[in-house]
Amino acid sequence: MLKKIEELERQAKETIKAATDPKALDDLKIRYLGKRGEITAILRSMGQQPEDMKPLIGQKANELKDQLEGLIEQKRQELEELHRAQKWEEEKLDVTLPGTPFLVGRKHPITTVMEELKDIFIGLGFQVAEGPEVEWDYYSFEALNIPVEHPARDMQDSFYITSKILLRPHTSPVQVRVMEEKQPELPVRIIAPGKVFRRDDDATHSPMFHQIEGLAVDRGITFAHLKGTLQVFAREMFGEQQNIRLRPSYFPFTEPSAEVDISCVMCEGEGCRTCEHTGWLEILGAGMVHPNVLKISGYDPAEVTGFAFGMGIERIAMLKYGIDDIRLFYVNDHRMLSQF
Ligand code: 2NL
Repeated sequence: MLKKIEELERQAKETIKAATDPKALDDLKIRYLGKRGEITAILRSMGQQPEDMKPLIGQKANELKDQLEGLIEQKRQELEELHRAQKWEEEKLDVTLPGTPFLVGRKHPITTVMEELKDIFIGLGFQVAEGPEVEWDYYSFEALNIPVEHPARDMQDSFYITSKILLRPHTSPVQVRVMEEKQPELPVRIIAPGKVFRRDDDATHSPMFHQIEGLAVDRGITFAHLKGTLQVFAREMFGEQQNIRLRPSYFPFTEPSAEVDISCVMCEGEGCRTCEHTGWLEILGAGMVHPNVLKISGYDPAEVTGFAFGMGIERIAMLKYGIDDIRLFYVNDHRMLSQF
């Protein structure tokens, strides 16, 4: 029996030493020290041992039991330590390595121009108004005196959600909503900046672009107020030397209406490709608010008048920065955007 204990000891120590994971140690513990374990079996068999050998066998078996328990626990700690060290090695972070530089964002040129425009008109006493980008046809067309057969109302020209709801094709609906809400209060002096949507797509037209419109309604507003406002705007935006030129035009929502030009920013009026050799650049449309538009929003056109204007932000930004393709604003190319 003592031989058997010695043999067990040799074998057990060897397998404990060879164990590579905690599960193997659990199995070993069961195999030698568990209820049906080999050492447990020896301790249970003491009754059958020769009387004179009992003390020695008992002592040896108990010693071995304590020894193996200790060795298994020791091995378990060693394995845990090894595991921790391996994990540490895998996840090791070298804080002295150079970092990955990240690009700092900047304002989009459209945002910059939009903010400049807002600042100019806020300085002239206008307040900023906002409204939905998905709009009723009523606010987009009817309230603006745009007749049913007008091409802008066509599915071909606007993005319709339903037969009565569409993506706003201009920011005028915002101004109609403000008039409707404020009437009969005076004065109305607002600008409406924001995104607008039209079914157009080429080098100078994008299906989504930005507009800013202005509206002033009060007793005694004249065309002179419109011209003076636009003159100040042109000088603040494009320089003190700027003059504006008004040409007769037509919009359903203004009467009379005008196209407004500034002298060409590229050639200063000399004539070049940008201004098609005219020396002038068209930058906005404007006019006196049509009496029907005032009436439908609750103002009495016999008592009050108003002026309105509208311009495309992309066009202003293209002229200001010398960009010849509107699509460059939307490709999100850092090489292009970081120049402004
Ligand atoms: C253009 C021309 C224009 C307006 C917009 C307007 C708004 C109301 C009443 C009357 Cl609520 N008019 N807006 C007037 C004239 C021209 O825009 O070429 N925009 C890009």
